Amino acid sequence: MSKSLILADEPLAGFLEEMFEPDCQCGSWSLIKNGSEMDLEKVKGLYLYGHPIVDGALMDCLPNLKIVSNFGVGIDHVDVQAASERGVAVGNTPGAVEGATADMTMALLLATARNIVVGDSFARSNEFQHYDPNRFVGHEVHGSILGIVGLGRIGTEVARRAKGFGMKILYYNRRRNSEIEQELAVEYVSLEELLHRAHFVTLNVPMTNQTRHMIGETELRSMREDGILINIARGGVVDHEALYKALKERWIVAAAIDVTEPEPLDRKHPLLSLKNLVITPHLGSATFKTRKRMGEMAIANIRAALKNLPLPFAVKPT
Ligand code: 8YV
Repeated sequence: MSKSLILADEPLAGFLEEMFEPDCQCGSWSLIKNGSEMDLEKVKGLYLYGHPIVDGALMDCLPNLKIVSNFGVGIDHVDVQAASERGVAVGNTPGAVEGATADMTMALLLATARNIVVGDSFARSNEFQHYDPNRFVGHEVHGSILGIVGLGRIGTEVARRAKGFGMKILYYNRRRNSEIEQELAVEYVSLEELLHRAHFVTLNVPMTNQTRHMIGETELRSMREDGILINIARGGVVDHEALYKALKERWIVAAAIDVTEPEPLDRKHPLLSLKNLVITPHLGSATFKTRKRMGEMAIANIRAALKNLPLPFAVKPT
C-alpha cells in the first residue's frame, strides 16, 4: 500500500516523518511551490507552518487532499470556504496560543511604556557615562486605562493580566460579552470612545475583511497624545503608512508591533528607523511549551483526517 504524503515547510518535514512513520511519508511544501515532478495525487495533507497562502487553486492541484492543518490559531491565509467546497478539512490550534500571546502583549506594553528597548541599547553604549534620573522617563502602567480591541480568547487573557497590574479596562468587540464584563469588571465602549480614552490600546482581533486597516489615520489621530498602540494581531489590521506618520509626527507617543504586513517588512521600511517603535519578529506564541502544544494539536488533526475521523480541533467555515 502506498503511503500518504504530508507536505510541510522545512525544517518541519523531517520531524513530522518521525511522528508518522510507518503510515506516512513527509515532503517539503517547497516541492509544490517549485513545480517539481512530485506525484500530487499522493498528497493527503498540508501542514502549515508560518503563513503560506492556501487557496482553491492550490487545493485543485491536490485531488486527494484531506486536510489542511495549521500550526497556529489564525487562519487568514487559508480559504476555509474553498476547502469546505472541496471536502477538505481545516484544523488549527485553539486554546494553545492564548496564554503566551497575552503574556507577550503585556511584555510589549511594558517594554514600550518603560523604555526597555531604548534603555537597553543606551545602557550598553558609551553614551552611558553617568546616571541621570531625567533620562528615559516612561509612562505609568498601573492605574492607567487599557483599551482592548477584540475580547476573544487572547483579549480576555490580556484583560486578566492587566487587572493584576491595576489597570482600568475598556474593550471593544463585535459582540458584547456580559459574562466577561462581570467576571473581570471590563467596560464595553465603542471603538471611537476606546481610542479616545485609553492610554494603551492593544489589538487582539483576527485578520478578516472587516479588520483590515481597522486602525488607520482617523483612528490614530483620535488616540490620546500620550497613547501607546500594541499590535500583536496581524500586520494588516494597522495601516503602516498611517502608523509611521503617527509616530513620526507624535500623534501618539509610541507603538509596539509583533506583526507586520508583509512579514518581514522590507529592510528599508521607514518604520524600522523609528526610536519610538518597538518591533519583534512575530513572537506572540513563541514559547517552548506553547510550540509543543501547537505541534501536538496540528498532528492530532492530521492523524484524525487520515483515518477519516472528525478533527479534534476543526475550523468551521463562517
Ligand atoms: C503562530 C499565530 O506562531 O497562532 C497564530 O495565529 O500567529 C502564531 O502564534 C503562527 O501561526 C505560526 O505558524
